[in-house]
Amino acid sequence: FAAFSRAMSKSGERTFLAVKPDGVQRGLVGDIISRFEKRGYKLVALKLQQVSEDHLRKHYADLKGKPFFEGLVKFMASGPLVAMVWEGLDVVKQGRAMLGETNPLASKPGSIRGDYSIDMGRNICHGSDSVESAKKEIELWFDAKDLCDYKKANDVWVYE
Ligand code: IDP
Ligand code: MG
Repeated sequence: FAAFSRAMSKSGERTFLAVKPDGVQRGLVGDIISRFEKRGYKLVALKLQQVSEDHLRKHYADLKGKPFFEGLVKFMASGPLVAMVWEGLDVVKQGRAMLGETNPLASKPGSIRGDYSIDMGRNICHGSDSVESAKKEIELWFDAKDLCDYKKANDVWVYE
């Protein structure tokens, strides 16, 4: 039990990740989920959903005014995406590393974008860029009641 509590206290950080409509169309949902599962992170919430442009304008509020903003919002609203919350030690930063760079051409092989994408506007996935934006994004995308608070039996094998 002591080992369990130790594992829990280390691993409480959460991030918001999404498989964008291009990732859904290209059949990459399972692979992306699998990478986070295999790494040892815990899935806390998950939904397939087509969302409004209005919702996406809120999600991407920081990018308002960028030349690609309208196209990005329209693309993200064009089909279903998979919205998720993942939990674990350093998951915000590690999640970004697993995604790769914003520009797929600058993304290393082995990262999701580096393995599966080429163009900036079709880079497959989203991940929160800081603990603070993760908190905002999780609140925007999910009701508190939809975040599952549970223990994973294998946490003692993932965390020392
Ligand atoms: P991020 O997704 O890596 O956090 P952001 O700068 O937050 O990158 O931009 C959000 C999304 O907008 C990117 O994932 C990408 O799809 C798109 N985007 C960013 N910069 C450009 C650009 O210069 N041209 C086209 N699309 C862009
Ligand atoms: Mg971003």
